[in-house]
Amino acid sequence: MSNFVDEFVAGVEAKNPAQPEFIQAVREVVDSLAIVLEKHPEYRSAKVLERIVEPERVIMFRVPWMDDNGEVQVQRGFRIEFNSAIGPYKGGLRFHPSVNLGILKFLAFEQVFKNSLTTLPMGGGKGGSDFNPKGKSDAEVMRFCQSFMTELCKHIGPNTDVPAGDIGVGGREIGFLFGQYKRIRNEFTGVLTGKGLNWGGSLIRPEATGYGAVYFACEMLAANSKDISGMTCLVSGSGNVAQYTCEKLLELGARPVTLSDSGGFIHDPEGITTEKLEWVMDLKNVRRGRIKEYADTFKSATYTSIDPTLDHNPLWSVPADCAFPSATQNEINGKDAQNLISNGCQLVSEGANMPTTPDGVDVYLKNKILYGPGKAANAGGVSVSGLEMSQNSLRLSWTREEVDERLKGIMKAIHTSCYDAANEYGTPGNYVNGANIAGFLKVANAMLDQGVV
Ligand code: NDP
Ligand code: 2IT
Repeated sequence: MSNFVDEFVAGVEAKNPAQPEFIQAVREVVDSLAIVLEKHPEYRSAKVLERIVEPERVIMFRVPWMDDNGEVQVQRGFRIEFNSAIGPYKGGLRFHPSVNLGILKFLAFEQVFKNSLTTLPMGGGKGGSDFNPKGKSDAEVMRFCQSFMTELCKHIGPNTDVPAGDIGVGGREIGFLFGQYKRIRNEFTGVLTGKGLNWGGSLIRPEATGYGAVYFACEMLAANSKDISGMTCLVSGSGNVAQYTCEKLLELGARPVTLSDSGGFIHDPEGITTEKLEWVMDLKNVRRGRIKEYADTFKSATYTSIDPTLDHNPLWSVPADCAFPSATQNEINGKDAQNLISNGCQLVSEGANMPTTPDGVDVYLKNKILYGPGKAANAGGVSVSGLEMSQNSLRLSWTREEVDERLKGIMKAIHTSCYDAANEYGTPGNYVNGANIAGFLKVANAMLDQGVV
């Protein structure tokens, strides 16, 4: 079977050259599925795997806009509509200079399995642009978003494809994008999620990914008769996911001690308290400053800048019980994973998408720590997006408590299906296999039902 995996992945690689992140994501899933395909030849004869790695549609477009100096800028825009077997395409938009076709294909591919796990009827998609919102004025961001949506609006709709936020796309960007969609299409619909509360948004959507990653960690601990309260936690990133991960950790009596951005990380051994977190939210969401300022303001903290010559990131050597990587892909390599474990870490719950390299994942699995992969642990965000779509269709809004209860229930259900699938296929405790297998089966069965499409 490992021969089959190698040959299959080599074929995907030949067809998709220079897309290392996409190949990485495909290899991990196919590795987990080898045992399923052996048991179920019907998936092989219907070429489900060959079809599931091929996006249904890739849209790539020019996004011209004018900066504040009157100069014309040109960005590239994308939307990857990967799989719609179980519902309309659903997934975020990323605005970051590193964005390219391969990165968005890895994210859209992961989204297919993640959305399947949520229990809600959502297919998988992802999009974005190499636009860098850092240092841009609100007016520049608005002009870019309007130009981006002028093309994107031809391809999306509340029953077709429903984008949301991701890195570099938060409430401000969703507002500009929604305004332009409404203006061009002349319809007020739930075409985007993460909307403002008084124009169709859902309570708890901003909090959902971070809260969900902590709920998933609590489920893994509970399955081992443990509790998160009192645990010291490492968090990376300092954006949407990192902030609400910290908020939920504090609420549950745990102690977050780190945050980072692309410049470096802060370590506050006294703990990032509620007051300090409020300061971070103002720094990042209002003033749009750098995390370094934390250590200038709070004397209990130290700041370490990123050293590109190092083969590891010292953030992951800080002694702690749990880690919540919440910045970006491949931020933890094999050495970092070893450092985490050598310094006492017993749980990793991934808020980010694919933050651990394959070497790092091997280290977690060999050491049998509790490891919740991103497509399970960070599914809370898209789950509440799904709940936002439901509320939009019903034309009503649920309370904060109601949405939070549903989110908790969904994270519990995701944990159970991953746990059970890992057991059923002979790898108990392996949430990587559990998530890939449980996510795959629902989509694969829908594809079988729907014929060769
Ligand atoms: P934000 O843009 O709000 O924050 C991103 C954070 O990560 C910032 O602190 C940013 O630092 C840091 N970061 C981004 N790129 C890099 C990089 N290349 N190297 C180091 N640091 C980096 O994004 P989110 O919090 O929304 O997203 C974080 C992660 O969570 C992503 O992997 C995303 O795909 C994933 N995710 C997000 C969901 C959501 O609902 N928003 C749902 C599920 C997963 P800087 O400001 O310096 O760039
Ligand atoms: O990676 C993700 O799941 C997201 N960025 C959220 C997607 C969504 O549609 O809410």
